[in-house]
Amino acid sequence: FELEGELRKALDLQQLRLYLQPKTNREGQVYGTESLVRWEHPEKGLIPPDRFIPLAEDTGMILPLGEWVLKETLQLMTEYPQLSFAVNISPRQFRNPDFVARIKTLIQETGANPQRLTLEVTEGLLITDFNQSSRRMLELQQLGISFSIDDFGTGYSSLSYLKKLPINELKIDRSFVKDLPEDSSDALLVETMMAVAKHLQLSVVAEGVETQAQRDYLYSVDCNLHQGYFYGKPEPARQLLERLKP
Ligand code: G
Ligand code: G
Ligand code: MN
Ligand code: NA
Repeated sequence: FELEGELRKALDLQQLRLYLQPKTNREGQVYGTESLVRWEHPEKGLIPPDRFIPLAEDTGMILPLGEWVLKETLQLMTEYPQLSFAVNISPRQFRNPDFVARIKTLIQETGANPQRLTLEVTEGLLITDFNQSSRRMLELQQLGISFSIDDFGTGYSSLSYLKKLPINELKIDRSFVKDLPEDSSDALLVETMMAVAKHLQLSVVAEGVETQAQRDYLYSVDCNLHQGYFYGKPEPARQLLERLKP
């Protein structure tokens, strides 16, 4: 696969771009962002992450790539102290024995406040290697870092792990939001996830909110934290942050 060799060089050639998507609260304020990486390829243009993250995961390139995303994000955190920042962590990155030490070093080097950092992980990661994952999450939580379950509802949801692991937030996958409010079975699923979250005292972010009708339905079931094109697409980090400056 030709992109593989090029991806190795992309980091050195400074072709990765940090994009951010806003997360909005019930007051309509942007309270945080999610970091989403893009690759600005000299010939192919802007390559979306689903075209190279799986490749990076397979080849181990996700380690330097993920480190780059974390470092860029932590540097921005010190400049925008009113916002929380979420970063996607892929399984191979999270399982790397150096992961906790690397995060500690990055926090020290940048001076970022870990209380405003959320790591987004997927359900699959938590199921395989439950013991190691939970130990690692506890260590990171002690630094002040929060955990969010990304794409919630699409994995092998065993509800018991939600209770056992130090998780702070669920992100309802956009597949459940897409056909709201008309699809009554999706509506029921969303209400069920809200009930689970309430019981376990987790906050909930709805992903992929694109319409006012979706927003209003989500408000009606007390799901008040939203991310999606209705509020804003991912855009170059500085561009979004400059607009949000108080
Ligand atoms: O950014 P998009 O909007 O196209 O993201 C597509 C997928 O790529 C999502 O599943 C997202 O979680 C993943 N992704 C985007 N940026 C990163 C990143 O920095 N690290 C990891 N591991 N995944 C990412
Ligand atoms: O898997 P993860 O949730 O980390 O990635 C978020 C993905 O969802 C990115 O590809 C991002 O561009 C995309 N996304 C964010 N908001 C919307 C939306 O409102 N509609 C659609 N279709 N995709 C979205
Ligand atoms: Mn995510
Ligand atoms: Na998601």
